Amino acid sequence: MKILLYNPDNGVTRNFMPHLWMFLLQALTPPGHEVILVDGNARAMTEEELVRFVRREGVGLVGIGAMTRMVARAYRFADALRAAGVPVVMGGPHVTECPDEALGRSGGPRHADAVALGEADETWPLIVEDAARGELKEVYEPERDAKGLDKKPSLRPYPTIPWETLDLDQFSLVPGFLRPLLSRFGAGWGQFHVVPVETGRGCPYGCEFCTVTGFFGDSIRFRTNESVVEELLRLKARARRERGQVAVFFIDDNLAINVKRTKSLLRDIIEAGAQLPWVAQISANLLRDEELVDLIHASGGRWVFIGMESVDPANMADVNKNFSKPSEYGAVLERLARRDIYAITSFIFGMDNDTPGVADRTLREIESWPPGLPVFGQLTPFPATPLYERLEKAGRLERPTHWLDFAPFVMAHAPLKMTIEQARAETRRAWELSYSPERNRRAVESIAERHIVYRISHLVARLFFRGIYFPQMTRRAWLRLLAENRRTIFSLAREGFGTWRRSRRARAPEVAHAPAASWGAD
Ligand code: B12
Ligand code: SF4
Repeated sequence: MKILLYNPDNGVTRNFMPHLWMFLLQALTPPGHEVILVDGNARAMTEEELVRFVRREGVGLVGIGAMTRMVARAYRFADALRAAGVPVVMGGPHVTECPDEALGRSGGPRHADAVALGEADETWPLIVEDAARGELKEVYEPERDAKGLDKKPSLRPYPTIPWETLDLDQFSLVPGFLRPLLSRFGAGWGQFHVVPVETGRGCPYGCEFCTVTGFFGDSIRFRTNESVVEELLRLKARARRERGQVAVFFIDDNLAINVKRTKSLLRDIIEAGAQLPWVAQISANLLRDEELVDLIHASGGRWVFIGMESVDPANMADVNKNFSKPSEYGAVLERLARRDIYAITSFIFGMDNDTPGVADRTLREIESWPPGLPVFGQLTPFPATPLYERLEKAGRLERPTHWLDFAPFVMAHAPLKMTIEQARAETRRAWELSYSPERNRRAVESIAERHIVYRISHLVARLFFRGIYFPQMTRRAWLRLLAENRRTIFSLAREGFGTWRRSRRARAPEVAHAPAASWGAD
C-alpha cells in the first residue's frame, strides 16, 4: 500500500524545518509499504491539488498531523480526501485532545476515519496493517499500565531515520538558483537544512498553558547518548558529502531537564567529533550552570530558545512558571553571549496581570540585554490544558473552539486588565519595534567586537524571524525587506569581503576556519 503523510501549511512561514513525526512514522512503517511525505509548508497544494496527487500516486491511506493552530486547515484537506474515497487517519496533539471533534462525535461534521491518540510509535504499525486489510478502527490508543495510564514508548531503542539518504530537497533553505554559487564558499553552502532531532520526551514542570506535560507525561524518557551521537554523525557526513550545511534543532521541550544527563550527552558529542551547529529549548533556570553553558558552546550550541513568557513575576506565578525568574534573564543571556551563544526569547502577552504598555515595558528590558531574537505570542487556551479548564470554569472563554475559526493574534478570552484588541495592538507593536531596520542595525552593532560570522548570522536570523509575524512569502516582500535593511547589509558585506580577501591572501582561510567551521561540514 502507498501511504501519504501530510502536514498542512501554517499559513505564515515556508520550509523552515520538516516535522519530525512524518520521518519517525515513515521509519516505523512495517516493510512492504511505500510512504510519501508532503509538507504543505515546503510544497504548497490546494485541497484539489492534493486529491489529484493522491489519485495519481494511487495512495491507499493518508495520515495527517496537526497542531491546534492548523487543525481547521487539516480538517479541510481531510474532508476533500475522504470525499474522494481515500481513508484518512489523523494524529498529533490536537486530535489527541479533541478526538470526538475529528470523529464527528461532538455535533460537528466528521473529518477522519480514524484517530491515533497520544504517542503513536507503537500504534502506527497496527494502523497501517489494519488499513491494508481494509479494517481500520476508529480509535487507536497506547496500551494502559496497571494504573490506567498510557504506556509511553521508551525511546530505547530508537528508530533509525535514514537522514543520509532521504530526499530533503523540498526543505533546503537555500533557493535553487543560488545553490551552485554558494556551494563554492568556505565550508560550502549549496544546501542548508535545519533538521529536527529528539533526544528525549516529557516535561515535569506543568506550566498552565502548555500541553506537553499532559501529552508526553511528566516522566522523562531519553534516547541513549550513542543513538543521538550516531544520528548526528550521519547528518554531518551528509552535509560534507553535499558541500552543504546542516543545523540541528533538538526539539526536546527542555534539553537540559536532567542536567547530569545533558552534560554527559554533550561530552559524548564532543568526544565523537559529532558537533553540528544546534539550537535547543532550555529553560532559563537551568542555564545558571557555567559548566553546562561551556559544554553547550563546545558541542555546537549556537542558539537557545528560552520560554521567558513575561518580565512580570506576578504573571509567571499565575501560569505556574515561577521556576523561571525574570530578574535572572539578563544574567543568563550575558552568560550565553560570552560564549557567542544567543537566545530566541519567547514572550506571551495577554496574561492576567498585563496592562496596556506591556510591549514597551518588555522591550525596555530586552534592550538592556545582549541581542537576541524575541518572539511574541498571546496567551492561548489550548484544549486539555489547566489554563483552558480555569478559563472555562470562570466562564471567560469568548471563543471556546477558537481553532475552528482561527484568527492569528486574536485572543479567545479577555485578560483581566486589558481588552483583546489592546493585547493584539501590544503584540503588533512589539514585533514592529523589535524587527525594525533601526533595531536590526543596533542589534548587529551591539556585538561589533564579535567575529563577522556571528553578526551576519544574527542579521540573517532577524530577517527570517520577522516573517513569523509579518508574512514574507513572496519575492517582492523579501526585496522590500532587503532594501529597508540595506545599510546594515552593505556594511556587513563590505567588512565580510575585506575579511575574505585578507584570509585568501594569507592563505589561511579565516572565514572557513574560525567560527564558520563550527557551522558544520568542516
Ligand atoms: C518543534 C516544535 C515546533 C516547531 C514546528 C516546526 C517543526 N517543523 O517541527 C516550531 C518551533 C516552529 C513550533 C512553532 C509553534 N509551536 Co510548536 N512545538 C514543537 C515541539 C517542541 C516538538 C514537536 C515534535 O516534533 N515533537 C516530537 C514528535 C515525535 O512528537 P509529535 O509531533 O507529537 O508526534 C507524535 C504523536 O503526536 C503522533 N503524531 C503526530 N502527528 C501524527 C499524525 C498521524 C497521522 C499519526 C498516526 C500520528 C501522529 O506520532 C508522533 C510519534 O509518537 C512541540 C512539543 C513537543 N514536545 O512535541 C511543540 C508544540 C507542538 N508546539 C506548540 C505550539 C502551540 C506552537 C506555536 C503555535 C507556538 C506559538 N505560540 O507560536 C507555534 C506554531 C508556529 C507555526 N506557525 O507553525 C504546541 C501545540 C499544542 C497544540 N495543541 O497544538 C506544542 C505541543 C508545545 C506546547 N507547548 O504545548 N513548534
Ligand atoms: S512550557 Fe516548557 S517548561 Fe513549561 S510545561 Fe511546557 S514544556 Fe515544560
